[in-house]
Amino acid sequence: MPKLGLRPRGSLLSGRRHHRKDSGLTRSLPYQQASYTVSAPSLELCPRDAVAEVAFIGRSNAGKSSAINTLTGQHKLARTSKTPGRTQLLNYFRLEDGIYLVDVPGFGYAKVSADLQRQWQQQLERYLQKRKALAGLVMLMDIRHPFMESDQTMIAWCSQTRQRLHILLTKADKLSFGAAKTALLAVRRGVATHGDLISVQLFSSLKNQGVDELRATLDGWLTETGGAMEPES
Ligand SMILES: Nc1nc2c(ncn2[C@@H]2O[C@H](COP(=O)(O)OP(=O)(O)OP(=O)(O)O)[C@@H](O)[C@H]2O)c(=O)[nH]1
Ligand SMILES: [Mg+2]
Repeated sequence: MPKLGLRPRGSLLSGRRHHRKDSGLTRSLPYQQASYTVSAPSLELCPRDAVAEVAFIGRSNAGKSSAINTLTGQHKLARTSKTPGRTQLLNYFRLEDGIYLVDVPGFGYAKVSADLQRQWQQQLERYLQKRKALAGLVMLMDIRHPFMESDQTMIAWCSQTRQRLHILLTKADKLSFGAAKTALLAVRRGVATHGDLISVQLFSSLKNQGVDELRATLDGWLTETGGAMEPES
């Protein structure tokens, strides 16, 4: 599987994400009203009015599109697929003015040609490194296969650039309650050295598990500034 070549950049370390102040005041966003806005092939074509957005990332087939559908209660909003990794676009869903969820197609899927994969990774890296509106990342890992190489690359990059990361252990319905809990604790231990920067929860789109917890995290990230931020451009 190809590696994401993410490298921390000096400019990121002094970027806006470090100056965000958590006022402690958050509000609930209208997830059910999410609507598809645009599919951007590159950073330049992402919405310019974005004030805050959260990107859903993770390996192909981890359940990103399903999670967005579950979160919004709209089962056909983001496409889900049994033949993963085909669409290489940043898919934007608007929650309200300037606030978006972004479905980022999975990295590291072998059926896309090596050239296409390289091109897409470059676009993805540029987006992650330069997108000012990015308020945090939600990374999905299949609970049965956590910490694959590309997941570890993302965790290291988030740690180095101080980008917030919320991990969903997806397909929790595939394990018994006890086994899922054990897996959750193990993954939490695995990221404990990153402190508050990385959080972890169980999630199942099939069983609607973990939706309230996810909404609470996103409400915090996407509304904490009280509208004080400037749009992307
Ligand atoms: N059992 C179970 N299956 C799930 C769950 N979430 C997603 N799936 C299934 O996993 C497959 C992939 O889901 P997607 O949501 O399309 O995955 P994705 O991460 O968006 O994949 P890409 O778009 O290729 O990156 C589909 O067949 C889903 O039905 C879940 O919570 N439980
Ligand atoms: Mg998808």
